[in-house]
Amino acid sequence: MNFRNNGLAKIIGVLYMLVSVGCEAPPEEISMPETDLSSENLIPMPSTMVATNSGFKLDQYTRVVTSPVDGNLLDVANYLTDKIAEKTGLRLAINDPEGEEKEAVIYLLQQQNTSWPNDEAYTLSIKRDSLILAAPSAKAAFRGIQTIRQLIPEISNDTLAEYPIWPIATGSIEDHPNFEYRGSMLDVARHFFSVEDVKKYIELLAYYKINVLHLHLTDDQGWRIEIKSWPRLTEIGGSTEVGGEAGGFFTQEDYKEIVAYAAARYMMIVPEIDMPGHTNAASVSYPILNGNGKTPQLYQGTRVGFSTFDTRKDTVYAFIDDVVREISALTPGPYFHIGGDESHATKKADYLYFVNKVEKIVQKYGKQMIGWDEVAQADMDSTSIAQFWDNERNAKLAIEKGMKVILSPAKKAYLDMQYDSLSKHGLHWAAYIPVDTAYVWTPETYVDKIPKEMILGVEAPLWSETISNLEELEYLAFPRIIGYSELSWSQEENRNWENFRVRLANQTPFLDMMNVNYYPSPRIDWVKSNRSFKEILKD
Ligand code: TNX
Repeated sequence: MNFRNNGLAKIIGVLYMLVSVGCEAPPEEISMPETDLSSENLIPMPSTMVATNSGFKLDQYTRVVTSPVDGNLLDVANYLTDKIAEKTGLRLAINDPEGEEKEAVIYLLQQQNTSWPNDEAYTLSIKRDSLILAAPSAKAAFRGIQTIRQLIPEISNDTLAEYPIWPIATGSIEDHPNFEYRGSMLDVARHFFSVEDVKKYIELLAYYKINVLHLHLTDDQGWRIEIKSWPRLTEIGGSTEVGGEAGGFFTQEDYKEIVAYAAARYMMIVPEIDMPGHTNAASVSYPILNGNGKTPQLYQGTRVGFSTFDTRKDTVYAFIDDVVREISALTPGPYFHIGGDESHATKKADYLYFVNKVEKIVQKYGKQMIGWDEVAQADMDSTSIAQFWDNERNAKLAIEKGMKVILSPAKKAYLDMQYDSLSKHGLHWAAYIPVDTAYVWTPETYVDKIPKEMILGVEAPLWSETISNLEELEYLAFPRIIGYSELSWSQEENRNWENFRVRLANQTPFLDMMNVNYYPSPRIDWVKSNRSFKEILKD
Protein backbone atom coordinates (compact mmCIF):
# COMPACT_ATOMS: atom_id res chain seq x y z
CA MET A 1 0.00 0.00 0.00
CA ASN A 2 2.83 2.39 0.84
CA PHE A 3 1.04 5.63 1.52
CA ARG A 4 4.46 7.16 1.83
CA ASN A 5 5.09 6.56 -1.83
CA ASN A 6 1.68 7.15 -3.24
CA GLY A 7 2.64 10.59 -4.39
CA LEU A 8 0.83 13.70 -5.27
CA ALA A 9 -2.59 12.29 -6.07
CA LYS A 10 -3.01 10.94 -2.57
CA ILE A 11 -1.82 14.14 -0.94
CA ILE A 12 -4.12 16.27 -3.04
CA GLY A 13 -6.95 13.95 -2.05
CA VAL A 14 -6.11 14.34 1.62
CA LEU A 15 -5.84 18.10 1.41
CA TYR A 16 -9.10 18.28 -0.52
CA MET A 17 -10.73 16.18 2.16
CA LEU A 18 -9.38 18.42 4.90
CA VAL A 19 -10.62 21.54 3.15
CA SER A 20 -14.00 20.12 2.23
CA VAL A 21 -14.96 18.34 5.43
CA GLY A 22 -12.83 20.30 7.90
CA CYS A 23 -11.22 18.98 11.03
CA GLU A 24 -14.54 18.30 12.72
CA ALA A 25 -15.32 15.47 10.34
CA PRO A 26 -16.70 12.44 12.14
CA PRO A 27 -14.42 9.52 11.34
CA GLU A 28 -16.86 7.57 9.17
CA GLU A 29 -16.93 10.34 6.56
CA ILE A 30 -13.27 9.99 5.68
CA SER A 31 -13.00 7.88 2.56
CA MET A 32 -10.53 5.04 2.44
CA PRO A 33 -7.74 5.10 -0.11
CA GLU A 34 -7.07 2.23 -2.49
CA THR A 35 -4.66 -0.31 -1.13
CA ASP A 36 -2.82 -3.38 -2.31
CA LEU A 37 -2.29 -6.00 0.36
CA SER A 38 -0.12 -8.06 -1.95
CA SER A 39 2.50 -5.32 -2.28
CA GLU A 40 2.88 -4.68 1.44
CA ASN A 41 6.38 -4.98 2.88
CA LEU A 42 5.72 -8.07 4.99
CA ILE A 43 8.69 -10.09 6.28
CA PRO A 44 8.59 -13.03 6.43
CA MET A 45 6.42 -13.38 3.35
CA PRO A 46 3.10 -15.08 4.22
CA SER A 47 2.02 -18.33 2.59
CA THR A 48 -0.85 -16.82 0.58
CA MET A 49 -2.39 -13.37 0.18
CA VAL A 50 -5.41 -12.05 -1.68
CA ALA A 51 -5.88 -8.27 -1.98
CA THR A 52 -9.29 -6.60 -2.09
CA ASN A 53 -8.02 -3.03 -2.50
CA SER A 54 -9.86 -1.14 0.18
CA GLY A 55 -8.88 0.05 3.66
CA PHE A 56 -9.64 -1.06 7.22
CA LYS A 57 -10.03 2.02 9.37
CA LEU A 58 -7.57 1.95 12.24
CA ASP A 59 -8.21 5.03 14.35
CA GLN A 60 -8.83 6.00 17.94
CA TYR A 61 -12.28 4.38 17.86
CA THR A 62 -11.04 0.96 16.75
CA ARG A 63 -11.63 -1.71 19.38
CA VAL A 64 -9.94 -5.04 19.98
CA VAL A 65 -12.12 -8.01 20.89
CA THR A 66 -10.76 -11.39 21.95
CA SER A 67 -12.70 -14.60 21.98
CA PRO A 68 -12.86 -16.71 24.00
CA VAL A 69 -11.64 -14.31 26.69
CA ASP A 70 -8.77 -16.52 27.67
CA GLY A 71 -5.87 -15.07 29.62
CA ASN A 72 -3.23 -15.88 27.05
CA LEU A 73 -5.17 -14.38 24.17
CA LEU A 74 -5.76 -11.31 26.31
CA ASP A 75 -2.00 -11.02 26.82
CA VAL A 76 -1.55 -11.18 23.05
CA ALA A 77 -4.18 -8.44 22.65
CA ASN A 78 -2.39 -6.30 25.23
CA TYR A 79 0.93 -6.79 23.43
CA LEU A 80 -0.72 -5.72 20.17
CA THR A 81 -2.34 -2.61 21.64
CA ASP A 82 0.96 -1.61 23.29
CA LYS A 83 2.74 -1.89 19.96
CA ILE A 84 -0.02 0.03 18.15
CA ALA A 85 0.32 2.76 20.79
CA GLU A 86 4.09 2.93 20.27
CA LYS A 87 3.71 3.19 16.52
CA THR A 88 0.65 5.43 16.18
CA GLY A 89 -0.07 6.97 19.55
CA LEU A 90 -3.51 5.30 19.50
CA ARG A 91 -4.50 3.50 22.71
CA LEU A 92 -7.13 0.95 21.69
CA ALA A 93 -9.64 -0.50 24.12
CA ILE A 94 -9.77 -4.27 24.57
CA ASN A 95 -13.08 -6.09 25.12
CA ASP A 96 -14.79 -2.81 25.91
CA PRO A 97 -18.45 -3.54 26.80
CA GLU A 98 -19.35 0.04 25.79
CA GLY A 99 -18.05 -0.49 22.25
CA GLU A 100 -20.44 0.56 19.50
CA GLU A 101 -21.51 -1.39 16.44
CA LYS A 102 -20.33 1.13 13.86
CA GLU A 103 -16.73 1.13 15.00
CA ALA A 104 -14.07 -0.92 13.24
CA VAL A 105 -13.09 -3.95 15.25
CA ILE A 106 -9.95 -6.09 15.42
CA TYR A 107 -10.98 -9.59 16.47
CA LEU A 108 -8.49 -12.09 17.87
CA LEU A 109 -10.27 -15.44 17.68
CA GLN A 110 -9.11 -18.78 18.95
CA GLN A 111 -10.39 -21.53 16.66
CA GLN A 112 -9.43 -25.06 17.52
CA ASN A 113 -11.98 -26.83 15.36
CA THR A 114 -10.47 -25.87 12.00
CA SER A 115 -7.77 -28.10 10.52
CA TRP A 116 -4.69 -25.90 10.69
CA PRO A 117 -1.52 -26.77 8.75
CA ASN A 118 0.51 -26.50 11.98
CA ASP A 119 0.35 -25.03 15.46
CA GLU A 120 1.63 -21.57 14.48
CA ALA A 121 -0.76 -21.11 11.56
CA TYR A 122 -3.16 -18.19 11.44
CA THR A 123 -5.49 -16.43 9.03
CA LEU A 124 -6.23 -12.76 8.64
CA SER A 125 -9.39 -11.52 7.03
CA ILE A 126 -9.34 -7.76 6.60
CA LYS A 127 -12.44 -5.89 5.52
CA ARG A 128 -13.37 -2.22 5.76
CA ASP A 129 -14.82 -2.52 9.23
CA SER A 130 -13.38 -5.73 10.63
CA LEU A 131 -9.98 -7.28 10.88
CA ILE A 132 -10.26 -10.90 11.99
CA LEU A 133 -7.22 -12.81 13.15
CA ALA A 134 -8.07 -16.49 13.67
CA ALA A 135 -5.57 -18.95 15.12
CA PRO A 136 -5.55 -22.26 16.98
CA SER A 137 -3.73 -20.87 20.01
CA ALA A 138 -2.38 -17.72 21.62
CA LYS A 139 1.06 -18.69 20.29
CA ALA A 140 -0.19 -18.71 16.71
CA ALA A 141 -2.14 -15.50 17.32
CA PHE A 142 1.11 -13.92 18.51
CA ARG A 143 2.69 -14.70 15.13
CA GLY A 144 -0.40 -13.23 13.43
CA ILE A 145 -0.26 -9.94 15.31
CA GLN A 146 3.26 -9.37 13.97
CA THR A 147 1.69 -9.32 10.52
CA ILE A 148 -0.91 -6.81 11.74
CA ARG A 149 1.88 -4.62 13.17
CA GLN A 150 3.69 -4.70 9.84
CA LEU A 151 0.51 -3.77 7.94
CA ILE A 152 -0.05 -0.57 9.91
CA PRO A 153 1.31 2.38 7.92
CA GLU A 154 4.17 4.25 9.58
CA ILE A 155 2.26 7.49 9.52
CA SER A 156 -1.42 8.25 9.24
CA ASN A 157 -2.73 9.30 5.84
CA ASP A 158 -3.93 12.60 7.26
CA THR A 159 -1.70 13.62 10.11
CA LEU A 160 -3.19 17.10 10.09
CA ALA A 161 -6.75 15.95 10.73
CA GLU A 162 -8.26 15.78 14.15
CA TYR A 163 -9.10 12.13 13.64
CA PRO A 164 -6.04 10.61 12.02
CA ILE A 165 -6.47 7.22 10.43
CA TRP A 166 -3.96 4.48 9.73
CA PRO A 167 -5.67 2.55 6.90
CA ILE A 168 -4.79 -1.14 6.73
CA ALA A 169 -4.93 -2.84 3.32
CA THR A 170 -7.90 -5.17 2.97
CA GLY A 171 -7.83 -8.78 1.80
CA SER A 172 -7.00 -12.12 3.28
CA ILE A 173 -3.87 -13.91 4.40
CA GLU A 174 -3.31 -17.56 5.20
CA ASP A 175 0.02 -18.19 6.79
CA HIS A 176 2.04 -20.86 8.55
CA PRO A 177 5.77 -21.48 9.12
CA ASN A 178 7.92 -23.64 6.89
CA PHE A 179 10.13 -24.79 9.79
CA GLU A 180 9.19 -25.14 13.44
CA TYR A 181 12.63 -24.00 14.72
CA ARG A 182 13.52 -20.45 13.65
CA GLY A 183 16.40 -19.18 15.69
CA SER A 184 19.32 -17.01 16.42
CA MET A 185 22.18 -17.72 18.81
CA LEU A 186 23.93 -15.12 20.93
CA ASP A 187 27.39 -15.77 22.35
CA VAL A 188 27.40 -14.07 25.77
CA ALA A 189 30.63 -15.88 26.70
CA ARG A 190 33.30 -14.18 24.58
CA HIS A 191 31.76 -10.83 25.49
CA PHE A 192 29.02 -10.54 28.03
CA PHE A 193 25.72 -8.85 27.15
CA SER A 194 23.30 -7.53 29.76
CA VAL A 195 19.75 -8.71 30.42
CA GLU A 196 18.52 -5.46 28.84
CA ASP A 197 20.58 -6.07 25.68
CA VAL A 198 19.27 -9.61 25.38
CA LYS A 199 15.69 -8.43 25.88
CA LYS A 200 16.01 -5.89 23.11
CA TYR A 201 17.36 -8.56 20.76
CA ILE A 202 14.42 -10.82 21.68
CA GLU A 203 11.93 -8.03 21.06
CA LEU A 204 13.38 -7.36 17.61
CA LEU A 205 13.45 -11.05 16.68
CA ALA A 206 9.82 -11.54 17.72
CA TYR A 207 8.68 -8.93 15.16
CA TYR A 208 10.02 -11.25 12.44
CA LYS A 209 8.37 -14.38 13.91
CA ILE A 210 11.63 -15.91 15.15
CA ASN A 211 10.84 -18.31 17.98
CA VAL A 212 14.19 -19.52 19.39
CA LEU A 213 17.04 -17.72 21.12
CA HIS A 214 19.95 -20.03 21.77
CA LEU A 215 22.27 -18.61 24.46
CA HIS A 216 25.90 -19.73 24.28
CA LEU A 217 26.46 -19.36 28.02
CA THR A 218 29.98 -20.71 28.50
CA ASP A 219 33.28 -20.81 26.67
CA ASP A 220 37.01 -20.58 27.32
CA GLN A 221 36.76 -16.88 28.08
CA GLY A 222 33.80 -16.87 30.43
CA TRP A 223 31.15 -18.76 32.40
CA ARG A 224 27.99 -16.61 32.34
CA ILE A 225 25.29 -18.44 34.30
CA GLU A 226 25.11 -18.79 38.06
CA ILE A 227 25.26 -22.41 39.23
CA LYS A 228 24.40 -22.45 42.93
CA SER A 229 26.21 -25.70 43.68
CA TRP A 230 29.46 -24.53 41.99
CA PRO A 231 29.69 -20.79 42.83
CA ARG A 232 33.25 -20.19 41.64
CA LEU A 233 32.16 -20.75 38.04
CA THR A 234 30.82 -17.22 37.93
CA GLU A 235 32.93 -15.67 40.72
CA ILE A 236 36.12 -16.58 38.90
CA GLY A 237 35.09 -17.91 35.50
CA GLY A 238 32.75 -14.97 34.85
CA SER A 239 35.21 -12.27 35.82
CA THR A 240 36.71 -11.37 32.44
CA GLU A 241 36.05 -11.53 28.71
CA VAL A 242 37.83 -11.20 25.37
CA GLY A 243 40.08 -8.16 25.47
CA GLY A 244 40.40 -8.24 29.25
CA GLU A 245 37.39 -6.17 30.28
CA ALA A 246 35.35 -7.19 33.31
CA GLY A 247 33.01 -9.92 32.06
CA GLY A 248 29.80 -10.56 33.97
CA PHE A 249 27.19 -13.26 34.32
CA PHE A 250 23.48 -13.88 34.65
CA THR A 251 22.24 -14.74 38.11
CA GLN A 252 19.57 -17.43 38.04
CA GLU A 253 17.03 -14.62 38.61
CA ASP A 254 18.40 -12.78 35.55
CA TYR A 255 18.15 -15.94 33.48
CA LYS A 256 14.55 -16.49 34.63
CA GLU A 257 13.77 -12.91 33.64
CA ILE A 258 15.12 -13.55 30.13
CA VAL A 259 13.20 -16.83 29.88
CA ALA A 260 9.97 -15.10 30.95
CA TYR A 261 10.50 -12.16 28.59
CA ALA A 262 11.04 -14.59 25.72
CA ALA A 263 8.07 -16.76 26.77
CA ALA A 264 5.79 -13.71 26.68
CA ARG A 265 6.78 -13.53 22.98
CA TYR A 266 6.32 -17.30 22.48
CA MET A 267 10.06 -17.66 22.05
CA MET A 268 12.04 -20.39 23.73
CA ILE A 269 15.48 -20.11 25.21
CA VAL A 270 17.92 -22.91 24.39
CA PRO A 271 20.75 -22.86 26.96
CA GLU A 272 24.18 -24.08 25.86
CA ILE A 273 26.96 -25.26 28.12
CA ASP A 274 29.79 -25.92 25.68
CA MET A 275 31.89 -29.01 26.55
CA PRO A 276 34.19 -30.98 26.70
CA GLY A 277 36.24 -28.35 24.79
CA HIS A 278 35.70 -24.60 25.20
CA THR A 279 35.88 -25.15 28.97
CA ASN A 280 38.87 -23.11 30.12
CA ALA A 281 36.72 -20.76 32.28
CA ALA A 282 35.19 -23.77 34.10
CA SER A 283 38.59 -25.35 34.71
CA VAL A 284 40.08 -22.08 35.97
CA SER A 285 37.26 -21.98 38.51
CA TYR A 286 37.60 -25.69 39.46
CA PRO A 287 40.95 -27.04 38.25
CA ILE A 288 39.84 -30.59 39.09
CA LEU A 289 37.73 -30.55 35.91
CA ASN A 290 40.55 -30.57 33.38
CA GLY A 291 42.41 -33.54 34.85
CA ASN A 292 45.90 -32.49 33.75
CA GLY A 293 46.98 -31.39 37.22
CA LYS A 294 47.61 -27.83 36.11
CA THR A 295 45.69 -24.73 37.16
CA PRO A 296 44.86 -22.88 33.95
CA GLN A 297 44.74 -19.10 33.68
CA LEU A 298 41.80 -16.89 32.75
CA TYR A 299 41.85 -16.46 28.98
CA GLN A 300 41.10 -13.21 27.14
CA GLY A 301 42.17 -14.13 23.62
CA THR A 302 40.21 -15.68 20.75
CA ARG A 303 41.92 -18.99 20.03
CA VAL A 304 39.78 -22.14 20.10
CA GLY A 305 40.41 -25.84 20.67
CA PHE A 306 42.94 -25.79 23.53
CA SER A 307 40.87 -26.79 26.57
CA THR A 308 39.15 -30.02 27.61
CA PHE A 309 37.45 -31.65 30.56
CA ASP A 310 38.89 -34.91 31.86
CA THR A 311 36.30 -37.20 30.34
CA ARG A 312 37.24 -40.23 32.46
CA LYS A 313 36.69 -38.63 35.86
CA ASP A 314 33.48 -39.21 37.88
CA THR A 315 33.70 -35.72 39.43
CA VAL A 316 33.33 -34.25 35.96
CA TYR A 317 30.02 -36.07 35.45
CA ALA A 318 28.83 -35.16 38.96
CA PHE A 319 29.62 -31.54 38.05
CA ILE A 320 27.77 -31.78 34.73
CA ASP A 321 24.81 -33.43 36.46
CA ASP A 322 24.52 -30.43 38.80
CA VAL A 323 24.84 -27.92 35.97
CA VAL A 324 22.28 -29.65 33.75
CA ARG A 325 19.90 -30.12 36.70
CA GLU A 326 20.02 -26.47 37.78
CA ILE A 327 19.70 -25.00 34.29
CA SER A 328 17.02 -27.47 33.19
CA ALA A 329 14.91 -26.52 36.19
CA LEU A 330 14.97 -22.88 35.02
CA THR A 331 14.30 -23.66 31.35
CA PRO A 332 10.75 -24.51 30.24
CA GLY A 333 11.78 -25.33 26.65
CA PRO A 334 12.47 -28.94 25.63
CA TYR A 335 16.14 -28.55 24.64
CA PHE A 336 19.55 -28.50 26.30
CA HIS A 337 22.58 -27.75 24.11
CA ILE A 338 25.84 -29.44 25.16
CA GLY A 339 28.12 -27.75 22.61
CA GLY A 340 30.57 -30.46 21.64
CA ASP A 341 32.36 -28.43 18.93
CA GLU A 342 36.06 -28.08 18.27
CA SER A 343 37.21 -30.40 21.06
CA HIS A 344 40.67 -30.58 19.53
CA ALA A 345 42.35 -31.18 22.90
CA THR A 346 40.15 -34.23 23.64
CA LYS A 347 41.16 -37.67 22.30
CA LYS A 348 38.57 -39.01 19.84
CA ALA A 349 37.61 -42.03 21.99
CA ASP A 350 37.27 -39.79 25.06
CA TYR A 351 35.11 -37.37 23.12
CA LEU A 352 32.70 -40.10 21.97
CA TYR A 353 32.50 -41.57 25.47
CA PHE A 354 31.84 -38.09 26.91
CA VAL A 355 29.05 -37.14 24.50
CA ASN A 356 27.19 -40.39 25.19
CA LYS A 357 27.43 -39.91 28.95
CA VAL A 358 26.27 -36.31 28.79
CA GLU A 359 23.38 -37.19 26.46
CA LYS A 360 22.09 -39.50 29.20
CA ILE A 361 22.39 -36.76 31.83
CA VAL A 362 20.42 -34.36 29.64
CA GLN A 363 17.72 -36.99 29.14
CA LYS A 364 17.62 -37.69 32.89
CA TYR A 365 16.49 -34.09 33.41
CA GLY A 366 13.77 -34.42 30.79
CA LYS A 367 15.46 -32.53 27.98
CA GLN A 368 16.36 -33.34 24.40
CA MET A 369 20.05 -32.91 23.62
CA ILE A 370 21.33 -30.59 20.92
CA GLY A 371 25.02 -30.57 19.98
CA TRP A 372 27.16 -28.98 17.25
CA ASP A 373 27.51 -31.35 14.28
CA GLU A 374 30.57 -33.22 15.66
CA VAL A 375 28.33 -34.97 18.22
CA ALA A 376 26.83 -37.05 15.39
CA GLN A 377 30.03 -39.11 15.46
CA ALA A 378 29.03 -40.56 18.83
CA ASP A 379 26.48 -43.31 19.35
CA MET A 380 23.55 -40.92 19.53
CA ASP A 381 19.91 -41.43 20.39
CA SER A 382 17.64 -40.53 17.47
CA THR A 383 15.84 -37.96 19.62
CA SER A 384 19.01 -35.88 19.91
CA ILE A 385 19.63 -33.09 17.42
CA ALA A 386 22.74 -32.10 15.50
CA GLN A 387 23.39 -28.46 14.66
CA PHE A 388 25.15 -28.41 11.30
CA TRP A 389 27.69 -25.59 11.13
CA ASP A 390 30.71 -26.90 9.28
CA ASN A 391 30.97 -30.53 8.30
CA GLU A 392 28.43 -32.04 5.88
CA ARG A 393 29.64 -35.55 6.65
CA ASN A 394 28.57 -35.05 10.26
CA ALA A 395 25.17 -33.76 9.15
CA LYS A 396 24.68 -36.90 7.00
CA LEU A 397 25.85 -39.12 9.84
CA ALA A 398 23.19 -37.52 12.04
CA ILE A 399 20.51 -38.30 9.47
CA GLU A 400 21.71 -41.92 9.26
CA LYS A 401 21.23 -42.12 13.03
CA GLY A 402 17.68 -40.80 12.73
CA MET A 403 18.60 -37.45 14.31
CA LYS A 404 17.07 -34.22 13.08
CA VAL A 405 19.34 -31.32 12.14
CA ILE A 406 19.32 -27.58 12.65
CA LEU A 407 20.94 -25.73 9.75
CA SER A 408 23.55 -23.10 10.65
CA PRO A 409 26.05 -23.38 7.80
CA ALA A 410 28.87 -20.96 8.66
CA LYS A 411 29.31 -19.88 5.02
CA LYS A 412 25.70 -18.72 4.85
CA ALA A 413 24.21 -18.29 8.30
CA TYR A 414 26.97 -17.00 10.60
CA LEU A 415 26.04 -13.53 11.75
CA ASP A 416 29.59 -12.92 12.96
CA MET A 417 31.03 -13.11 9.44
CA GLN A 418 31.96 -9.73 7.98
CA TYR A 419 29.72 -8.31 5.25
CA ASP A 420 32.84 -7.54 3.22
CA SER A 421 36.49 -6.75 3.79
CA LEU A 422 35.62 -3.25 4.98
CA SER A 423 33.18 -4.38 7.70
CA LYS A 424 33.90 -2.78 11.05
CA HIS A 425 33.20 -5.94 13.03
CA GLY A 426 33.25 -9.65 12.44
CA LEU A 427 35.51 -12.45 11.26
CA HIS A 428 35.85 -14.00 7.81
CA TRP A 429 37.24 -17.50 8.35
CA ALA A 430 34.14 -19.06 6.73
CA ALA A 431 33.25 -16.34 4.21
CA TYR A 432 32.31 -12.73 3.71
CA ILE A 433 28.52 -12.73 3.90
CA PRO A 434 26.88 -9.73 2.27
CA VAL A 435 23.13 -9.32 2.68
CA ASP A 436 22.25 -11.12 -0.57
CA THR A 437 24.57 -14.09 0.09
CA ALA A 438 22.92 -14.48 3.49
CA TYR A 439 19.49 -14.74 1.86
CA VAL A 440 20.15 -16.52 -1.42
CA TRP A 441 20.38 -20.18 -0.47
CA THR A 442 17.87 -22.94 0.02
CA PRO A 443 17.85 -24.59 3.43
CA GLU A 444 15.64 -27.38 2.05
CA THR A 445 18.38 -28.58 -0.32
CA TYR A 446 21.57 -27.03 1.07
CA VAL A 447 22.95 -30.34 2.29
CA ASP A 448 22.49 -33.01 -0.31
CA LYS A 449 20.34 -35.99 0.77
CA ILE A 450 18.86 -34.44 3.87
CA PRO A 451 15.11 -34.74 3.44
CA LYS A 452 13.13 -31.68 4.49
CA GLU A 453 11.28 -33.56 7.24
CA MET A 454 14.62 -34.16 8.97
CA ILE A 455 15.37 -30.42 9.11
CA LEU A 456 14.09 -28.95 12.36
CA GLY A 457 14.86 -25.45 11.19
CA VAL A 458 17.41 -22.71 10.63
CA GLU A 459 19.48 -20.85 13.21
CA ALA A 460 21.81 -17.88 12.70
CA PRO A 461 24.56 -17.81 15.35
CA LEU A 462 26.16 -14.56 16.47
CA TRP A 463 29.58 -15.25 17.99
CA SER A 464 30.97 -12.32 19.93
CA GLU A 465 34.75 -12.33 19.64
CA THR A 466 34.63 -8.99 17.79
CA ILE A 467 31.58 -7.31 19.33
CA SER A 468 31.21 -6.03 22.87
CA ASN A 469 28.06 -3.93 23.02
CA LEU A 470 24.51 -3.74 21.72
CA GLU A 471 25.30 -1.37 18.83
CA GLU A 472 27.92 -3.77 17.50
CA LEU A 473 25.59 -6.72 18.02
CA GLU A 474 22.91 -4.94 16.00
CA TYR A 475 25.40 -4.02 13.28
CA LEU A 476 26.22 -7.68 12.61
CA ALA A 477 22.73 -9.09 13.16
CA PHE A 478 20.76 -6.51 11.17
CA PRO A 479 19.74 -6.67 8.46
CA ARG A 480 20.87 -10.28 7.87
CA ILE A 481 18.73 -11.84 10.59
CA ILE A 482 15.63 -10.44 8.85
CA GLY A 483 16.50 -12.60 5.84
CA TYR A 484 17.01 -15.69 8.00
CA SER A 485 13.53 -15.16 9.45
CA GLU A 486 12.13 -15.42 5.92
CA LEU A 487 14.31 -18.44 5.05
CA SER A 488 12.90 -20.29 8.03
CA TRP A 489 9.27 -19.11 8.03
CA SER A 490 8.32 -18.69 4.36
CA GLN A 491 7.74 -21.49 1.89
CA GLU A 492 10.36 -21.87 -0.82
CA GLU A 493 8.04 -20.67 -3.61
CA ASN A 494 7.46 -17.41 -1.71
CA ARG A 495 11.11 -16.50 -1.35
CA ASN A 496 12.73 -14.31 -3.98
CA TRP A 497 15.72 -12.03 -3.58
CA GLU A 498 14.55 -9.18 -5.83
CA ASN A 499 11.22 -9.06 -4.07
CA PHE A 500 12.76 -9.45 -0.61
CA ARG A 501 15.23 -6.66 -1.33
CA VAL A 502 12.42 -4.15 -1.74
CA ARG A 503 10.59 -5.31 1.37
CA LEU A 504 13.87 -5.17 3.32
CA ALA A 505 14.51 -1.62 2.08
CA ASN A 506 11.19 -0.69 3.67
CA GLN A 507 12.11 -1.97 7.15
CA THR A 508 13.84 1.34 7.94
CA PRO A 509 10.84 2.95 9.70
CA PHE A 510 10.69 0.00 12.11
CA LEU A 511 14.46 -0.25 12.56
CA ASP A 512 14.76 3.50 13.11
CA MET A 513 11.81 3.59 15.50
CA MET A 514 13.50 0.81 17.47
CA ASN A 515 16.83 2.63 17.27
CA VAL A 516 18.57 -0.35 15.67
CA ASN A 517 22.14 0.23 14.50
CA TYR A 518 21.73 -1.84 11.33
CA TYR A 519 24.44 -2.08 8.68
CA PRO A 520 23.25 0.08 5.76
CA SER A 521 24.29 -2.36 3.06
CA PRO A 522 24.88 -0.60 -0.29
CA ARG A 523 23.12 -3.56 -1.97
CA ILE A 524 19.80 -2.30 -0.62
CA ASP A 525 18.03 0.90 -1.73
CA TRP A 526 17.02 1.85 1.78
CA VAL A 527 13.85 3.87 2.12
CA LYS A 528 14.34 7.00 4.14
CA SER A 529 12.10 6.78 7.18
CA ASN A 530 10.42 9.15 9.60
CA ARG A 531 9.56 11.51 6.85
CA SER A 532 7.44 14.42 7.90
CA PHE A 533 4.21 15.36 6.19
CA LYS A 534 6.13 18.19 4.49
CA GLU A 535 8.66 15.77 3.08
CA ILE A 536 5.92 13.56 1.71
CA LEU A 537 4.37 16.57 0.00
CA LYS A 538 7.67 17.09 -1.82
CA ASP A 539 7.58 13.57 -3.33
C1 TNX B 1 33.58 -21.49 15.36
S1 TNX B 1 30.90 -22.55 15.23
C2 TNX B 1 33.13 -21.80 16.62
C3 TNX B 1 33.11 -20.77 17.66
C4 TNX B 1 33.66 -19.46 17.16
C5 TNX B 1 33.20 -19.21 15.76
C6 TNX B 1 33.61 -17.89 15.22
C7 TNX B 1 31.37 -23.35 16.39
C8 TNX B 1 30.53 -24.43 16.76
N1 TNX B 1 32.53 -22.99 16.94
O1 TNX B 1 33.78 -21.20 18.80
O2 TNX B 1 33.24 -18.46 18.02
O3 TNX B 1 33.70 -20.22 14.94
O4 TNX B 1 33.05 -17.65 13.98
